[in-house]
Amino acid sequence: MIGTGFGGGVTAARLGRAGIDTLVLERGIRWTVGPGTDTFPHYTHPDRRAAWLSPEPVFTGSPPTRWKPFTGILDRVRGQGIDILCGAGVGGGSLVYGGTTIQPNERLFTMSMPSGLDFDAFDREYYPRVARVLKPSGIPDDILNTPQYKGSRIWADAIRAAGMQPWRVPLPVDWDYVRKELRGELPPSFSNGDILYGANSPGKNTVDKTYIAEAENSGHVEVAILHAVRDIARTADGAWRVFVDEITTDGDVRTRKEITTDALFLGAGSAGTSRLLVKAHAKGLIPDLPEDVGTRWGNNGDRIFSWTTSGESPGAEQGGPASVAVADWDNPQGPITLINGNVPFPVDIRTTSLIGFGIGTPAGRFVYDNDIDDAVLHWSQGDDAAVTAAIQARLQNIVGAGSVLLDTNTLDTTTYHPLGGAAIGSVCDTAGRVLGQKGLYVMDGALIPGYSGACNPSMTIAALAEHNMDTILKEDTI
Ligand code: FAE
Repeated sequence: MIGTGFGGGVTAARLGRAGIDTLVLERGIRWTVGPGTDTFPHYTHPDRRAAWLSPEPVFTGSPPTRWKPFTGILDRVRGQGIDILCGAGVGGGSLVYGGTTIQPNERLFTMSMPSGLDFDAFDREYYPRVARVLKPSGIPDDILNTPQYKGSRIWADAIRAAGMQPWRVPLPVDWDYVRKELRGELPPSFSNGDILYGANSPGKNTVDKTYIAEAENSGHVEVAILHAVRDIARTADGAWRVFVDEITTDGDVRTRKEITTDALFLGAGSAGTSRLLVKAHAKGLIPDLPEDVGTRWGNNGDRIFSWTTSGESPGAEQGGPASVAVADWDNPQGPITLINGNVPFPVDIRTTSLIGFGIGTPAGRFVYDNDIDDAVLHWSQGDDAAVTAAIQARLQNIVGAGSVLLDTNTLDTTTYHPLGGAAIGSVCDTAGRVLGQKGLYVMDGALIPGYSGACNPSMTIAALAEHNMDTILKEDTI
């Protein structure tokens, strides 16, 4: 299989538990965190660990600097109209994600998820399974009331003043580690919001520490790091061939390998999986792939605003992860989730960030470009205009007329939440099997057509992989 993020992690754990010998190919490295380790780079002074094979930082707002490219933590997949930011390494996006672990309600699930998926089964079985592994919980009072979390409190107060209910979002965090930071027993990581390139706190339940650890402990799963898959193909006798470069941490190719397998699970994320499938389609490497590969892509309605307050300042260092939200889901003008995002600033500029998600139309698509032998995402701001306008209006209503909101995505259009490209219904069936391609499976965010119910997508991706594996392990011979 390919990839070790949410979809890949769950799949690897399930294959291991079923006693199926599995080789997992992961392009990135392992990022091992312990008390006091400096595993991940820092937001205010990033180094070459911060970016995937790029000579400069890839995050919006990073201080400009140059370095020798490294197989770093954050990849920027450049597209036409929008770029995707995604994690690279064992654990995938869980290494860099804020950890917001929320499930949509039935109405939102039905509005955006493919038909044929039974919400009741997800609600009863698959979402709770994910919660048992990642153990999300809301920020406790004693932490929220510390000076470091003033930004979250200001946001919660603004929500209440607007007549709405603040909601402590479930986060896969062991809060005792945050308490240790606040007591000075561990260096700051969560408590100063320095987690955008990964949390140096051991208190985050990432996929490498949970699902991948379970998979490896089964004795049936081997993870090969620094293995970047270039192409996938079907052989004449119906097996799957994977063309993979074993690379150094500088990105140089050490060895070119070809691996053949009867069953191939794709968990390279929406960008990775879609690009492999669109390349295979365009180059004729997999005959008869569904014509819709690469389509029905969306950004989950992502919009990030900077908020400069007219009243109290959130301060320079702002405790994270994003802990307070408002679930404006019953609004007749459409469901929106709004969350605070904590940013570590070198000085206090009275500013923090606010993030919104809604449901739009998945009109983006990956198109093969022969010159670079890759598939490139095409997307237009217009695809998302209504969701963006709704997010901005509702944020302004909460923060008040005196506050300044700036839509950072107009300066640099990116998304953290790529979804689609191998959607259920047009490319895959409801268990993630690629239509007409026995033994080829998609297990990641590529399955979801653009939007995961106005909620951050990781929990839904993991739940979907659990759901798929129940069916595949029961019905298919692997
Ligand atoms: P993903 O986790 O991206 O895993 C794909 C894996 O495949 C990675 O390990 C890649 O290195 C690997 N890979 C890719 N291409 C290849 C290849 N060619 N060969 C070998 N390996 C390959 O996919 N979501 C939330 O729900 N809550 C949040 O708070 C949140 N915060 C975020 C913050 C940031 C800064 C970012 C970037 C994302 C955030 N997300 C959040 C999104 C979340 O990380 C994302 O939806 C999931 O990680 C997607 O899971 P997948 O399994 O689809």
